[in-house]
Amino acid sequence: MNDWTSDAPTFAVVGKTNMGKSSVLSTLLEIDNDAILRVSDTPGETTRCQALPLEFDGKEQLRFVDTPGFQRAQDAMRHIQAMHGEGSPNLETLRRFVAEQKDQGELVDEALLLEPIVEGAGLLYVIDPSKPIRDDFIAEMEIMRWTGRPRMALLNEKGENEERLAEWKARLGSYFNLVRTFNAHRARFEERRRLLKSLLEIDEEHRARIENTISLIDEEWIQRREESAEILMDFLSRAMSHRESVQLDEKEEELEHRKERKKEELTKNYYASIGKFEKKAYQKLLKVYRHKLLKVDLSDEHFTGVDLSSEETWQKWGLSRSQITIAGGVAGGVAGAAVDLGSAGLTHGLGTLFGALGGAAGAFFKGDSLPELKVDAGGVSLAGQSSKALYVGPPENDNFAWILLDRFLHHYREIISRSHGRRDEALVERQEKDAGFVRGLTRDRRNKIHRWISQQTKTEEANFDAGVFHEMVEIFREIEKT
Ligand SMILES: Nc1nc2c(ncn2[C@@H]2O[C@H](COP(=O)(O)OP(=O)(O)OP(=O)(O)O)[C@@H](O)[C@H]2O)c(=O)[nH]1
Ligand SMILES: [Mg+2]
Repeated sequence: MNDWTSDAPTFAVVGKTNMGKSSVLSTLLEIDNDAILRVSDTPGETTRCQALPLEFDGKEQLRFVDTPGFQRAQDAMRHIQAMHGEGSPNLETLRRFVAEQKDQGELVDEALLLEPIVEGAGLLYVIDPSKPIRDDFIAEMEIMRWTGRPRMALLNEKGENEERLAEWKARLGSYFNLVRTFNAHRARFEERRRLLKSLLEIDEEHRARIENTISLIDEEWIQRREESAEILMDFLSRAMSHRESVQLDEKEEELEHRKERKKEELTKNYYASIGKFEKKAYQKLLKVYRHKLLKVDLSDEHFTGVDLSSEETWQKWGLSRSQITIAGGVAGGVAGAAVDLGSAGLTHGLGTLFGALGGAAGAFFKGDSLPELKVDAGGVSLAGQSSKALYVGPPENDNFAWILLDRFLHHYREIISRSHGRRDEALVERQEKDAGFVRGLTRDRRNKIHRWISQQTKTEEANFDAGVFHEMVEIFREIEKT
């Protein structure tokens, strides 16, 4: 029985120690967990082979094997040549080499890394092309050629060195069936997909299975986008319909400054609640994209004072003043339109016009003041005595929802761009200096979304809108290309 290969097409990831083999696999298979797949700056970190299945619905579609790095390639090369005698060593010689060395030989790393290959695995040879080509690399490539297995070289460039890159490509070309670039720290979905597609070129025998795997990851990606759109809409809807309220006692009702104090308290609570909703939404998004290490930098309090009190936030994020005025006008017009059924074309009826004016005025941004919330005082009867409750939320400024949307899109991009192979500082930070995305949306899209947002402020039940959902999915798809 084989230890490393299975019914699934298997590919061993090999190369000199510290070239980024484990990182490449972490990124390809979206494993950001050192307990499962250890990535480290210390060479020789991986000391044994590890099978890593690519599974869908519990079925192993493809299998990758992480291997220890080459430590003494030149010694291994000479040893294998001596074992073989005349001519070029073949798979049979390598099999004998593995059997001889894997338990207590001096070339144990070389034996262990070759084991899955002699058992039938194809191989992905990882190289950092910013390193100079030395004899030990040539020995590694030579041994890889002796295996006769389907093999591809992957350039995982850690530094920058254009000159060497060309030299490496030329050299690798004579040992490998295919040479491709795959950067463990930068590769996103498209690059991961391209790598799987390249397997088709080296492994004709498993074409059907590899193609099937690609269509499964495609479907899965579409599903993730849709889940993200649901998370986003749920968040916006929740945020816009949210109100904080408190029962006013008689004094608070009568004394204006006490009422004002209550309002301030509620305002603080309101933003804290929005912060919690937002945090929850990002946590869900991280889960959808399988990030465990990555965290979103969002303290529950960050809404009070920090972000929203800065005029810069209101100016750079969300829609521009004129866009919000137009969108607000369109959304305002929806309410009025009911009175105005039948009139169409350029000449608006009276109902629509009033609606539009009200909406536009409400959407206008007022200077640099702290975000004011809408306030509502409602009558309630409590234990026979009638008293009033104070309700606050959402902000007067209609750009609020757009700022939330923009920030979500920004984080979406950060999250999908973060490769799982990275183990460094894992924080998606707020980038206030960056501009958002929503200003670039078509007017039609902005209006459609704004209309839905305005509806959310008026209802407590989240209401799903298939048209807006499709727009959101499409926006994600476009952002992924940026
Ligand atoms: N900047 C940069 N660093 C990388 C990249 N790929 C890997 N590294 C770093 O290189 C170091 C080694 O990465 P590993 O993936 O552990 O390398 P390995 O080939 O598995 O090493 P061994 O298991 O020890 O043979 C780690 O510190 C990685 O973070 C990359 O694309 N860019
Ligand atoms: Mg490793």
